[in-house]
Amino acid sequence: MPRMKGADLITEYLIDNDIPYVFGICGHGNVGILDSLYAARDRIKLVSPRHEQVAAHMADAYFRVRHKPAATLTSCGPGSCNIVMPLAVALSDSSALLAITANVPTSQFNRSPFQEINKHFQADFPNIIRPVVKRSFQPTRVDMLPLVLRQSMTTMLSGRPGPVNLDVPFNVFQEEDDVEMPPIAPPLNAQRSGASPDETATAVDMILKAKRPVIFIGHGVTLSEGSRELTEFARKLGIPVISSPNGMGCFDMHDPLSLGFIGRNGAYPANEAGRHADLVIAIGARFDDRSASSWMPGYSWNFPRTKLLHVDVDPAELGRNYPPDLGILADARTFLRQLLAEVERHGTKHAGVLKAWHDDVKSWQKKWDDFTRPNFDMHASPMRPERIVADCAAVLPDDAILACDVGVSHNWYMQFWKPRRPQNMLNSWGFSGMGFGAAGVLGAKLAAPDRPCIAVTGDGCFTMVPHVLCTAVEYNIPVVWVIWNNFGWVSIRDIQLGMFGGREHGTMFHQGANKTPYNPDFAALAKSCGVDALTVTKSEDFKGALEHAVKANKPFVIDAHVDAEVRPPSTGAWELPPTPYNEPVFGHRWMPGDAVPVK
Ligand SMILES: Cc1ncc(C[n+]2csc(CCOP(=O)(O)OP(=O)(O)O)c2C)c(N)n1
Ligand SMILES: [Mg+2]
Repeated sequence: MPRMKGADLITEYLIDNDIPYVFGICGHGNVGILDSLYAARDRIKLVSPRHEQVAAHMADAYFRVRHKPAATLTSCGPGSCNIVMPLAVALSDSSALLAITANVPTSQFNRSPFQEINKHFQADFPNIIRPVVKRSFQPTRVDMLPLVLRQSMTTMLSGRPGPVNLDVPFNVFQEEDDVEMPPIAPPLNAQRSGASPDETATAVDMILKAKRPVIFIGHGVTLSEGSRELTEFARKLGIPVISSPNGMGCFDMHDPLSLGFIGRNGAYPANEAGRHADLVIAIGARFDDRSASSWMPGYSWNFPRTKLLHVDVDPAELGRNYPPDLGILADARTFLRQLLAEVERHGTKHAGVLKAWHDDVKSWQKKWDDFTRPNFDMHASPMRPERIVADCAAVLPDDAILACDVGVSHNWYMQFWKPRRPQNMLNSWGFSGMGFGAAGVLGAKLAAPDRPCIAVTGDGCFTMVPHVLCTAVEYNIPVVWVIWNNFGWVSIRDIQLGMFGGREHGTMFHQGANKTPYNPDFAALAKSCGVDALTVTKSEDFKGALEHAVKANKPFVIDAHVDAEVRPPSTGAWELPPTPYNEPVFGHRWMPGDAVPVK
C-alpha cells in the first residue's frame, strides 16, 4: 500500500475519475490540498472564481452540459457557507458535483478554533450543508478516505444524481497513511433500473386505449440520455409532448408534436392538452407547482379524472403530488426502450387513431401562434421582450447553450425558446437561485468549449455576481452575457403590484428623492474588467450586437434595455395561498364535463 498524504489521495482520485476541474477558492483550511493540486496542475485544473457561489454554479452547469461531474473546493467556515445556495440549486435540479469543504484540525474540535461551527456539535459544517446535498461525509483520519471517496462519487452519480459533500479537517489533508487507491466509481447511468414485464404490458395497454394521451417529460429524460428513444416513441404513436424546462430539447421543440412548457408561464397548447388529456405519461418529471398551476385542477392538469402513468427513478417523486394510476420506479431511457419493444410486439397499427386529438392540438397551436406572433416582429425602445427571444433564435445556432437566469427573462424563454437538442438550455428550476445563469455559463463553456455559450440574465441577477467578468478574463472563457436590463427586480415587482393594490416597495432600482431609475453602466463596468461590451436600447440594434458578440469569441456583455411593462401572457395559474390568484390571460380553466370553457 502506498503511503500518501490525504490531500494527494483526494487529488489522485479526482483525476482517476476524470474530473478535469476543481472550482475553488482558497482559505487557510484548504491550503494543504491546494498544494497537491499545484503538483498535479497538468492533469487537473484549478479555476478560482471570486465567490464560492460562482464556483458551485460553474460545477453544476458543467455537469448539466457534460453529464460528468466537477468538484468545488472551499475553505472552512464562511467560504463553505457561501455554497449552500448553489448546492440547493443543484440538489433541486438533480445536478451532481463534489463539494469538498475544509474544516478545522481534529485535535482542535470543540475548542472553538477560528471558523469552527460548534454550538451543538464539533466541526458541525455537515449539519449546515446536510439539507442541500445527497450526503455529507466527514472523514476524520486519512485511512477513512478511500471508502469515503468511493462512496461520495458513487452516491453523487447513482440513481437521481445530486451534489455530495466531502468535509475534510485540515490535518486530514496534511497527514500521511498507508492507503489503497479506491476503485473508480461507475459513471452516470451505469446502473439502470427498468419496469417489470407486467408493468410494461399494463403501461402499453393504458397508452393504446387512450384517446387523448400526452407525454410530460422532465430532467429525468435529459439525465438518462433518452432523447432518441423518446422521439421514436412519441413519433411512432403520435403522442404530443409537454416538457418541463430541464427536459426541453429532449424532443425537438420545432416538431409539430412538441407543445412546449406547461403551467402559468407555459405555452397555451400545453395547458390545453394537459387539462383535456385522458392519459398523462409522465417520465422523469415531478409536477412541481410551477408546472402544475399549483395543483389546482383544470388549469394545467385534471387528475384524478385524467389517468396518470408516472415513471421516475426517485420513489419520493412517484405520487408526491398526484397518486398515479400506474407508478413505475425506473430509469427513463430503459423504460422508453421497454415501451418501444412492447409496442413493437403488439404490432398495433396506431396511425390515424388519434386524429381528433391531433386536430384539437393543431387548433390550440394555431390560436397561440396567431396571438403571440405579431409581437415577435415588433421594433421598440426600450425593447419588447419577445423581440429579444426572436433575435436570439435567429442568431444562435442549434448547438448554442443558453444559460438562463431567474426572473422575467426566464419566463419569456420558458414560453418561447425552442431548443432542438438536450442539454442546451440550462435552468435553475427547482430553487431559482439568482446568479445561476450568469455564473453557470462559465462552467457550461468549459464543458463545451466549441459551442457558443450565452447567459440571459436579469440586471438584478447579474449584480449579484458581477465578478464573473473577472473570472472570464482571468481564465479566458469567451461567453456572452445578455443583461436583461429593466431597472428592477421586475418579476417580484409584478407579483407585488398584482397582489397589493398596485403598491411598489423595494422592488425597483432607484436613486434620489424623485426615484430616478438607477443601474450601473453595465458596459462601462464590463470594460473596466477587460470585457468588451455594448449597450443596446433599440431593438433594431440587438440582433447585430448579438451576432458581433458571438463572433468576437471573447467575453462579451450586451446591456439590453428591456421594457419592464410588457408581461409574458399567463396561460395557466400560480397560487400563493392565501392571496387570490389570477386567471390566465390567454386560455381558461377547463374541467371535464364543462360544456363551455369556464372563464
Ligand atoms: C438569490 C435569490 N434571491 C432572491 C430571489 C427572489 N427573486 C426571484 S426573481 C427576483 C428578481 C430578479 O431580478 P432580475 O434579475 O432583475 O430579473 P427581472 O425579474 O427583473 O427580469 C428575485 C429577487 C431569488 N430567486 N434568488
Ligand atoms: Mg430586472
